[in-house]
Amino acid sequence: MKEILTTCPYCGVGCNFYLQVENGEVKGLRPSKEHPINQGSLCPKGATVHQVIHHPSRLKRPLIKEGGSFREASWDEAYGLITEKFGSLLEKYGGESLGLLSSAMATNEDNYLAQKFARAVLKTNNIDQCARLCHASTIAGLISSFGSGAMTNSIAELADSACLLLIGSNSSAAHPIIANNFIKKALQRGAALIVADPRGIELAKRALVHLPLKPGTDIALLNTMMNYILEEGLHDEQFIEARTEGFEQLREALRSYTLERGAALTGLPAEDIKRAAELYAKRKPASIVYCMGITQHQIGTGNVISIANLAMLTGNVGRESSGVNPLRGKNNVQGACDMGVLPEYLPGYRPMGDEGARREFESAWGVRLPEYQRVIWCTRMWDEILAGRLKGLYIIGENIAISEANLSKVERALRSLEFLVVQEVFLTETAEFADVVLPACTFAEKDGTFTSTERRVQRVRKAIEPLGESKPDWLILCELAQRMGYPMDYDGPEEVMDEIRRLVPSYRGISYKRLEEGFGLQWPCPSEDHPGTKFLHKERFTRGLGRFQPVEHRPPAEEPDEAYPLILTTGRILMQYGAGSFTRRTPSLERANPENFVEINPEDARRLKIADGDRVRIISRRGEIEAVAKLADIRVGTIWMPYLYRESPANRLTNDALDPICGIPEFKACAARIEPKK
Ligand SMILES: Nc1nc2c(c(=O)[nH]1)N[C@H]1C(S)=C(S)[C@@H](COP(=O)(O)OP(=O)(O)OC[C@H]3O[C@@H](n4cnc5c(=O)[nH]c(N)nc54)[C@H](O)[C@@H]3O)O[C@H]1N2
Ligand SMILES: Nc1nc2c(c(=O)[nH]1)N[C@H]1C(S)=C(S)[C@@H](COP(=O)(O)OP(=O)(O)OC[C@H]3O[C@@H](n4cnc5c(=O)[nH]c(N)nc54)[C@H](O)[C@@H]3O)O[C@H]1N2
Ligand code: SF4
Ligand SMILES: [Mo]
Repeated sequence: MKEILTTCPYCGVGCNFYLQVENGEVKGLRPSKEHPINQGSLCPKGATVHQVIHHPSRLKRPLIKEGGSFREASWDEAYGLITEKFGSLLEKYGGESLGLLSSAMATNEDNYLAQKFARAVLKTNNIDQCARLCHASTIAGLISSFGSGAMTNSIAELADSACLLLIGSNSSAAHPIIANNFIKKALQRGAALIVADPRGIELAKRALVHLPLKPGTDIALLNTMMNYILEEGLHDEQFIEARTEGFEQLREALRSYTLERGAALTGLPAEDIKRAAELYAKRKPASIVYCMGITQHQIGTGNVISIANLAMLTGNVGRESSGVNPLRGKNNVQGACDMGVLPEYLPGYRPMGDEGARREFESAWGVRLPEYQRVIWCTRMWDEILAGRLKGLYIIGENIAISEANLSKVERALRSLEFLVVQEVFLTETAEFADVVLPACTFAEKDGTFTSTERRVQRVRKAIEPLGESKPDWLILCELAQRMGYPMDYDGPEEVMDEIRRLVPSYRGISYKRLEEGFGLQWPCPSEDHPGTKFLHKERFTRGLGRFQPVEHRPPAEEPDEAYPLILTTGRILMQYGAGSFTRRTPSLERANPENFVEINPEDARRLKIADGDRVRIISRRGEIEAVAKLADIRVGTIWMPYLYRESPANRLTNDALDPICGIPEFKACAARIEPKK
């Protein structure tokens, strides 16, 4: 039996394990004991991921749709058809008529080539990925406050924080190894935990203060905490003076956020807001950990900026065990952003509109880059398709027919595309809409790197040969590019990484050779002798001075009314992942949570004559689904459900109102009602 060390393909924690291979098959896995983050442990998803690699429903040959159903085809025929269709759309309507979505589950090397393929071959800047649904507001917000959109500190530093503010992050379900190995260790060492979440999540039960706020009122909460901190003189004057700008405007804007007003807006007791503010300002160093409860709102960017304001006000950034820590969702969503799979940025966050950056990439790639005019986020693509402007789409490893907001619109758009290519491991709900399906292989069948939430670039190592005729994404992209007349040819992922290193300064020192030496390197790592960076903004912020920016509370796009009196908010559960393509095929995980449910407060349930376990209908202005009612510790007037179940997809209900700054949809608040099923 061979053991191959690699990185977990699920969440951004970046745990490492050994895949155990016998006769070309993955038979099991074993967690790495030496890895600094997982230290011998894995969550139930990572521990079972080997079970899905050889699943009988893996895509093994290209598929072409004919007369409404798929038939198998050769790679040559599939490439030929794609070349012809994309080629003719390009010729007739130009690159603006095409788009590409890439996969945050794929490697950095795959993602780098995906955006290069889009920009150089399809001649389009319509390129995006699931970060748009996830941390787009973090990138926009933290770049404007600090100059960098990444997690400021490292996972292990959380264990030494004196205070943890966990806001809109259900870490024990979504980042379990961070919760178990580091947040719980901080609690054992006496840290104060504050949890701001409308639900009584597991960690709320261990918090000194739980703030079950009304969804969408985080700015009101944070502004009120800051105003109280200022009134009590608990702010860090020295830090503000030396390291920041814009303080006076912030102070002015905060004045109206009295404890009484904050309590009224958030629905929280004033006393609890005060206690949270005092703990956060006094117990140093204090870390903020946040996630989708903050980002997935029409005011997501404003939420993120408020968090940055609070951290700077108290001097809790640029030092060990403090900071602003957005936990990245997928295994490689940090990397997909670093690689420039965003319409706003080239690799390394070089602005697409910056002439110098454009020239550099044009000369490296030997092409003219598409003009930078209109930014079409993936969340806008559906309207663009329905308006007839976007005609061809290439989707690599995203299951948008489950994961985008307001699914009925997305489905209409997918049906009206002239040509859709989906490159996938399984025939997903999205792949069903495709004209051509290309079989990609999993992480176990390829080499590359993933970048975890703490900016740790780690190796993914090939353990077995690709199953059937499936191929790694990077190779498919290279072969297709060649076929379409652009020279994109590499010996393998290491050569792709060498090109990345030449073009992205923060990756410059990260060679495959060095990655053999330990468990990855944390960017920025500007040279071969640089040890990597544990925390950011130490002596100066990436942008120079930290920038305070006042933000005002604004209610969600949809507020409860008579017809839809409840607020629906959505999210994830420990045992399932993404839109479920891997975890629903893993028997032990599927057994744990086989069907969809909706959490409801017992008081609301009594009023609506709903009992625990009843089947109910959940209805919004956009659609209706069924699920099982589960009486739970959740704010009165709020209901919550997971979004991954294809037979009961919460995104039939969600609102596709977007944050105008970054294009993230309001997954975390829409108006709904719930009725017993007759
Ligand atoms: N098991 C599992 N783990 C995962 C994933 C998965 O699918 N399954 N997906 C990965 C991905 S892609 C991501 S992005 C991360 C996401 O990880 P998280 O963001 O931690 O997960 P969510 O469940 O989306 O939302 C977190 C919490 O936000 C709360 N919330 C809802 N509305 C509000 C609000 O208005 N304000 C505040 N303060 N809180 C609110 C919810 O009650 C929920 O407990 O998880 C990653 N890890
Ligand atoms: N209502 C609601 N909706 C949400 C959210 C929410 O909180 N509420 N959260 C949003 C967030 S944060 C996210 S990140 C999205 C996630 O939404 P998606 O990105 O659509 O979800 P996944 O199921 O993770 O999709 C990844 C796909 O990649 C495939 N895959 C895996 N490895 C590879 C590979 O190496 N190559 C290729 N080509 N394919 C591969 C898998 O089979 C899978 O189908 O959902 C969003 N939708
Ligand atoms: S915590 Fe995340 S990275 Fe670690 S085993 Fe679980 S899913 Fe994988
Ligand atoms: Mo995500």
